[in-house]
Amino acid sequence: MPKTVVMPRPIATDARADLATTLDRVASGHVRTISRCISEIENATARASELVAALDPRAGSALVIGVTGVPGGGKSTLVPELARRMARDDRRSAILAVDPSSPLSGGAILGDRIRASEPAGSGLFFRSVASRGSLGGLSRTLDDVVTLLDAAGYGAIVIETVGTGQSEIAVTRLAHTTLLVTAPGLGDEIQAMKAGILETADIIVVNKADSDPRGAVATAETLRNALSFSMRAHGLVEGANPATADRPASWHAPVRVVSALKGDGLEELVGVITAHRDFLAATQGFGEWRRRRRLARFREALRDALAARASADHEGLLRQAEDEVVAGASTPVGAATRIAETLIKNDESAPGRYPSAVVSGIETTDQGAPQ
Ligand SMILES: Nc1nc2c(ncn2[C@@H]2O[C@H](COP(=O)(O)OP(=O)(O)O)[C@@H](O)[C@H]2O)c(=O)[nH]1
Ligand SMILES: [Mg+2]
Repeated sequence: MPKTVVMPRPIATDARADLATTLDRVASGHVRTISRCISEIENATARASELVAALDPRAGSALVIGVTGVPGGGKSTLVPELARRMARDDRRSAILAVDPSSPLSGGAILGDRIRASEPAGSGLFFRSVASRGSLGGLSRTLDDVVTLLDAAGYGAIVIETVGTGQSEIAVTRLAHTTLLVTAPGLGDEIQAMKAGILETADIIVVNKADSDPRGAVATAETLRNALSFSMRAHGLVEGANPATADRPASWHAPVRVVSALKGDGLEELVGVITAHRDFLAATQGFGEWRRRRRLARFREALRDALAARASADHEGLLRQAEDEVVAGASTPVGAATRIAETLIKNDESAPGRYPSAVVSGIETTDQGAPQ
């Protein structure tokens, strides 16, 4: 019998067929495929970028809700309750928790809570997303995961932060509607006011009304007063204010008292989220959000691409610039700018070569810069 030589199939065709299958599965809401794609996005594989690029045109109809607030307020308890109420027959809800297993998050792990409480087949998708260090890493990952889930047909995507600055910023940027969750006795409302966090929230939730009803009402009153000073002076109300002859339409964060545990006030809270969505729709807020998000993603991707190119092709130049920056011979920003310029010039003229004149240019131009 002749020996059969097994020729490897052309990788490109294979990969494309595989990509097409994956895309179909994602579009049809195949949960395991979606989960696997999220892992690829987290690990920033080359295929992940292709996937997200291919899914991008199919995304754009999900409502993204960010849930922020200090640990202990009840975010993890509230999020599945909200997600469940936001789901419609044909539009399931997805929950993303930012790195809930990290020591930063503390407290209970959201995933365990849902797995324990969610009946099989309820259609709620849950996934935690690892932040892997930098803020850039987290916002990139979240952005792509939201595109994936959106394209997969989830109508509402609820993201819980871990209550740290980094994840709050990343999530607030991504979310159409940001909820700030607090509870009586946490004492964080004053801090939230000082840090300007209140202003970034579209809806304020005072949770745990069941265990301390009077405290919850008092906390809500404190927050309302802090928020509504100028609002009342101008005769505006909580929620949506239509445009008038001398004022554009505006939204003022409503404060709602709820019990995530008992379910009190949650239908009303969903009503406020829906009202905010309608406000965004009526004021071109979705278009503006989409524009900002796409531009931010583009700028990040550009930075990534340049940085990847620099470290892959221009290692020596980078090292030298780093040494100069550390030694104080170049300013960090000055050296980075010149490296970028060098890369571009170099690509245009003689790819792969780095004229030493350019490098010594970095050395000399920044002499005397503040150290
Ligand atoms: N009494 C009461 N306890 C709550 C409520 N919501 C959450 N909790 C409890 O508060 C603690 C922190 O809740 P968790 O959802 O983990 O808060 P997170 O850190 O913001 O995610 C847990 O022990 C919850 O059971 C509520 O509405 N009422
Ligand atoms: Mg939590």
